[in-house]
Amino acid sequence: MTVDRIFDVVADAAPEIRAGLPERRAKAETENVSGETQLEADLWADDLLCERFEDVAGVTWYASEERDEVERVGDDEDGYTVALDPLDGSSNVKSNNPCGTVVGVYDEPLPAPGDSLVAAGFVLYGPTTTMVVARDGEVREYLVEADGRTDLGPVELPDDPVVYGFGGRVPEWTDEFEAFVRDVEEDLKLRYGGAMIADVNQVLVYGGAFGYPGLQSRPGGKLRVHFESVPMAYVVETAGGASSDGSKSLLECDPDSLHERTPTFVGNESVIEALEDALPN
Ligand code: AHM
Ligand code: MG
Repeated sequence: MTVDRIFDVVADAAPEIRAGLPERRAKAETENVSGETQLEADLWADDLLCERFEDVAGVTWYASEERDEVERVGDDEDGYTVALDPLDGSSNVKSNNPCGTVVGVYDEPLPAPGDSLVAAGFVLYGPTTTMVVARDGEVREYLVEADGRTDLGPVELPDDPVVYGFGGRVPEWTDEFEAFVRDVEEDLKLRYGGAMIADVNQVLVYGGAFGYPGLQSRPGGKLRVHFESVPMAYVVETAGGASSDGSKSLLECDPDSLHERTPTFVGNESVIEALEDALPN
């Protein structure tokens, strides 16, 4: 099965990516890093993963947050597109906070609507390396080690929301979004780490919501539809939660371009419904 193979390829690459991070952190510290050194870590992970997807039967296209264009990697005419954010949250490498790899498997060439996603997941480089995979109506978590992966069981969003984390500078939020957050913080606890994968994973574990809203200077927000928003929405919805771009599920989006951005919210249905009620539609 091609989808199994895709996640095997990512799981096989993950220990290698993890092993390459300390040296990139050291570089960041000694060189008193600018954006460029972070970029180097992103490009390195992207090259490593792209190479691994050359000649995977059933995969035709490799797309990544780091590449302007989609890359043809296989001969099949109608194979899957693998869309990756190779090192999401890479600015966390310098401060030794978690980061990860996001994976989306689309059955159409990109750009493509959210409902063309057939499976999605992510690797989290935290205290341990784990991979979460959503497919066939189920989400499972795996422990990823150099000699293979161990199934840690199903992942289901808890019924009650506990934590929240929303990105962007508060003065850049819209008045409506800020009013919504003031309500949320009455009941939930702030936990924001600056790496979407880790911030979403804690929502999967404790319940709650993660989001990166449209900002006054940037109405589309920061996160990219194909590489970040739709795959994470698919994981959270499959785990029993909800997603939104502010007015509808992210899985209903229909982007026009490869690197399009969108306001992104995932979490318990009650919080996402309250968000959609609060924002102008
Ligand atoms: P990246 O793909 O360049 O790492 O950017 C995406 C990351 C997300 O992981 C995270 O949610 C967001 O940027 C954090 O942004 P900010 O630093 O504005 O809080
Ligand atoms: Mg990213």
